[in-house]
Amino acid sequence: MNGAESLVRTLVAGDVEVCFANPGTSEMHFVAALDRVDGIRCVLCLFEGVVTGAADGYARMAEKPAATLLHLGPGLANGLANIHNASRARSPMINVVGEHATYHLEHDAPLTADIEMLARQYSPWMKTSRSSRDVAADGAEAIAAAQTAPGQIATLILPADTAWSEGGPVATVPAIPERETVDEAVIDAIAAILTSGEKTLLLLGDRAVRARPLEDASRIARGTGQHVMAQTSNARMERGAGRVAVDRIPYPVDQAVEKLEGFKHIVLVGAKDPVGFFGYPGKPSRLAPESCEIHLLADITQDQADALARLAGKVAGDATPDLTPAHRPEIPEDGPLDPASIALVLGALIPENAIITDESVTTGRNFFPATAGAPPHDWLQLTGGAIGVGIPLATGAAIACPDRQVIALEADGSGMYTVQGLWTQAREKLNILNCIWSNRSYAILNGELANVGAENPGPKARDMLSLDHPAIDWVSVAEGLGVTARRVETVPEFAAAFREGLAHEGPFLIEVVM
Ligand SMILES: Cc1ncc(C[n+]2csc(CCOP(=O)(O)OP(=O)(O)O)c2C)c(N)n1
Repeated sequence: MNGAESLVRTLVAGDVEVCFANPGTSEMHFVAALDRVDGIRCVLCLFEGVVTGAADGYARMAEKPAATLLHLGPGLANGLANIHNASRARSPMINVVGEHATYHLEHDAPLTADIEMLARQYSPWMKTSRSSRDVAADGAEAIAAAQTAPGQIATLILPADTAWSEGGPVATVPAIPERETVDEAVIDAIAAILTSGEKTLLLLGDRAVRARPLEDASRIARGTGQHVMAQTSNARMERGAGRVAVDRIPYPVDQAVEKLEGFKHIVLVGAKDPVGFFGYPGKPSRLAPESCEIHLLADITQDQADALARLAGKVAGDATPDLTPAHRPEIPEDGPLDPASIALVLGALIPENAIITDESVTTGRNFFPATAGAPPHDWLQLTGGAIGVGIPLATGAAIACPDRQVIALEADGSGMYTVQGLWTQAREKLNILNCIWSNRSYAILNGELANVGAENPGPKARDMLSLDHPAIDWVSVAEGLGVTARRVETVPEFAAAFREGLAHEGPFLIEVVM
């Protein structure tokens, strides 16, 4: 058994079931070992941003890591933007990065790069295997590190000779530390704030936006007359009929500041002291009022659900959670496709137990109200602001949950970053309905021009934000990558195509011309 095979066997023993891969010469022994070892599904992706975004989507839904297989420094570099997003989503991920054979490195061959330097930014755990005998043990450590709270990126760099030389025994995964629980004194202190009569916000993120903790947060708010909100971007929110609907802090700074006005206290549960995505001239970076005190109930490494349950036990009394009644909006019979009418179609047609990946950017700002009463579903957002995660995220989520319908809500500009993911969807026959918001522009940046004070943009500036010459033919792109596709221009056409996409076996794409 060579080092590569000892690693693959260790991954399987450590319950790693999927590897998203874009291999090269230095990873050939890992690839070859896949045929000698059962128990790992290897998924080929045609760009490393798809590999890492898919691993993120997989982890968010499977609640355990996938492995990735990346080709030296450049392969890792191509995957970094979605590693950034995964790191902000606290997704566990094991990156296996091939490296030149140890004795070859000194010759500075073309693909040579400082892989550790590239990986370090996002990888709290990182190691270059020094010997083929160590590879299995290093892999086992990586599996544990990835799953250590809050969920981490672990990067194992594998020199080619450690893969092909004699390996050590299959290694068992070290114990993964339990999430820390919050001290009773902290719960008591927060209970006192909530019952002080001063206007207080429970601000939720991370694990606190799952169904159970949302119920406890809602009971706390009702029992104390206080307020609950979620942070702007969340890795995975459980929502829909019979669950608690929670408002998010809006993306635009002015709206966010207005929403937080009047709060004397903000209590963080898996969330951070809220800040704007960017600094803008004359606008604050922090969104809460200056006089507002920020308190921590539970951070992302701690057991947020347990903290909310215990807090509810102290202050919620017999308050019941504010559960959203089942409600489907009417689909308009005609009219243009715009963010509001699209939201109604989604609210009317999202099926039970769907997984929604949302990289809608401007089109999706207000999708929540119309979809709140749809049957229960998960909603996955862009967590790190690096666009190009949506199509891969949907791909990984569908591999994690083969029995669930995945719906990718995708802005056209963002979709083009990792459009190759459609090919993987087709190859793996994944039930993903991709909806592309074809507004043929980087619409958000039009607003940002004004926000940063770049007044009166000229034709060159406007040209940087327009995608309409040539217009991207998404139907051809999708069909070229093996995905059945339709173009729609009216609300009834969109609703009909959406129904068709849900009934379709395998991936489907709708270009929604706006
Ligand atoms: C990796 C990365 N590159 C560039 C950007 C800058 N950026 C933010 S939004 C955006 C365009 C978004 O356009 P689109 O996805 O079509 O959504 P729309 O604004 O039209 O709703 C760009 C280029 C980014 N956020 N991330």
